[in-house]
Amino acid sequence: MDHIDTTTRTGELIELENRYGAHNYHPLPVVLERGEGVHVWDVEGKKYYDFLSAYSAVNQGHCHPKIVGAMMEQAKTLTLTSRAFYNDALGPYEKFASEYFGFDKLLPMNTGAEAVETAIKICRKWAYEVKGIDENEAKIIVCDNNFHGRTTTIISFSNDPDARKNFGPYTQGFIRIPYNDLDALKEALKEENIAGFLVEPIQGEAGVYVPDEGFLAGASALCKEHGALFIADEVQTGIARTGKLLAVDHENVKPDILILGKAISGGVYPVSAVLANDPIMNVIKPGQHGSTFGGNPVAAKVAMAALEVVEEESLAENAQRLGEIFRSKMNELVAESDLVNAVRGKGLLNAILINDTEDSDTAWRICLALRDNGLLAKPTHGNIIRFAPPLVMNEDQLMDCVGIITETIRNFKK
Ligand code: IF1
Repeated sequence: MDHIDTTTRTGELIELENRYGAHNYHPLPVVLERGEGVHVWDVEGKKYYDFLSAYSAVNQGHCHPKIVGAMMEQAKTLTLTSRAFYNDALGPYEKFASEYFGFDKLLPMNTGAEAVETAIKICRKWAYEVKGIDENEAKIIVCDNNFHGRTTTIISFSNDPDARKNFGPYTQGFIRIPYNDLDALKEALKEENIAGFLVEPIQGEAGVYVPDEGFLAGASALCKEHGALFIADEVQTGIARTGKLLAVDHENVKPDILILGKAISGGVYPVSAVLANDPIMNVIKPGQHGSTFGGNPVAAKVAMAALEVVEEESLAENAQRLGEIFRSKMNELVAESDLVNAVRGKGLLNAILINDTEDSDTAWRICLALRDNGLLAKPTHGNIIRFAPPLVMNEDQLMDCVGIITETIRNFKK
């Protein structure tokens, strides 16, 4: 555990979390109290660039006035009806979002993991009731090093020991194949009872693994050929993060089931969603799935405002343009520094690979130095640092951040 100076406000607050909070995270030692746009401030009044965006939930920037305004307006009017009754916000939101992403219907949930679980349930039910697979025999193909959330079913198909160990017994019905491997997918699809293929268009937690050009289109075509559903988990890559509205848009792929979360609300409120066309979504009948808060009026208004901001402020185009500048600047750093081996990513979802082993603390110590220099980021592994600023960043701010990263790496002593 890091040394904590409890005479400071920072130390006091960290100590509170250590004493009274479950230790399910090891945050970077900085305590934030305010956010606005691309900046956050800590309790000592220090200002930082946020280069993580709450794992791509704050794409629209911290406390976007339009989104916060929509939340406050609705919160003063009607926060929650449950789905026992209709309300005047859900239908308009479902129409808006279904048309926004080009699907017949939307099933509203709250967290990304709930949306992934919902997609798994829909896929299985479709397999039994439409495709005709024998009950309890459906299998869903997933990828090595996947990250789809933390529920027991989702970690059942994880190969990350930290996510999985001692949480058994595990949910069955999943086949794992290597990521970015169409031959492996083709083989797996030949197996009996395949219901679908669940995949991240870019693997975020695994270290921002961008698959080969053509992987998503090839996977979608193979699924179609074998009558399996192509399920895209765009919780982290969606909502303009990778330079298009959805990461699958880079290859003009339309998933059979689309999973959204995080920035669908701009980080203002927990909102997630599953979208599909009627032949798939209509397998769900009343009483077969739901959630107390799923699709509540505040979530509905917040999500509509957050999606409008993406369009009004051309966030996808900005992410595309600034991402190219960022990666070219990071490649200059790769060329000059033996501490940085590579940069990879798409749009403003990027990562640098540090020249050390996965179990080293080098990336952590670099993130501590970045913090001291006014930029917040966090390693995904001992040797990979993810860089994902809010998509509202302008070029001057990006170049400022490039300067901070470059100076920090240049002056870093391993
Ligand atoms: C943590 C990771 C990122 C996700 C994808 C579903 C979910 C996530 C592709 C579940 C959530 C979050 C979870 C958070 C940290 C963060 C994360 F490091 F865990 F893996 F972003 F890469 N699909 N990712 O990335 O959504 O239930 O969290 O709303 O658990 O530490 P959620």
